[in-house]
Amino acid sequence: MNGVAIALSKGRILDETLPLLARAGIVPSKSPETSRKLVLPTCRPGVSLVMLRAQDVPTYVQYGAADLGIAGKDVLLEHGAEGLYQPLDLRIGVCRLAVATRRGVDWAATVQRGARIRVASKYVNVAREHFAAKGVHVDLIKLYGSMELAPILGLADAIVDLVSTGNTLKANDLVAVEEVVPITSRLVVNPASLKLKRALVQPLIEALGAAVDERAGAIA
Ligand code: PRT
Ligand code: MG
Repeated sequence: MNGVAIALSKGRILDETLPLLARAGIVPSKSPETSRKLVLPTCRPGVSLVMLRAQDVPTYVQYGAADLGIAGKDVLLEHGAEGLYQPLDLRIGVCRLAVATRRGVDWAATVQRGARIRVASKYVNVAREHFAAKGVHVDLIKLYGSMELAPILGLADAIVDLVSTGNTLKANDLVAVEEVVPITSRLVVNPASLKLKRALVQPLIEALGAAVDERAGAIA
């Protein structure tokens, strides 16, 4: 593409991303929430938005199919995000990755017993690293959604999942027993795009940085 493309995902981060983009002077011609178009021009000449699955954002930016992207740190950690420049913490999509078990389970004792523990997660790479760093042996089970069900149905002893209010865990009689890592959404940039399209990309990074600060000021 001649201009620059910013990769976004349609899920929950979008609600916070669109106002941030608007503050940075980037307004799509049609609403990405309702439009079926996957490439949306914006009011900013040469800048378009592309709508992807959250997990695909780092891949598109890595290959330069999109020049910039917005993704949760959870997605970036799980993906690896190799070679991606990450200039900005956008301070949206705030949550944390945590280990959770059924309420009443003595997690510390389970870990100490040294028996193989089964952990279900969409974030198997992050979970593997987390437990390896603690020297805890776990068998990982990859899931694609509704992780909360795994301990309830006995598929796993614990899950690694995102928690924000904690309401979902509570509703399913689960409790967070370990924090893995705090999460926010990040701006990712293809390094070649930054070099070759600097005139378009650099002002975008600066405008977004200013928008993040402005938003923080407005909230404080
Ligand atoms: O729908 P799809 O499979 O494509 O992916 P997705 O739904 O994971 O992605 P999307 O686009 O909806 O956005 C998810 C991104 O939002 C994550 O990658 C995080 O960076 C960010 N985010 C922030 C969250 C949450 N907070 C969050 N609470 N993503 C998911 N949740 C879920 C969590 O998995 C759990 O089921 O909300 C539930 C817990 O919420 P509380 O408030 O009850 O604790
Ligand atoms: Mg979703």
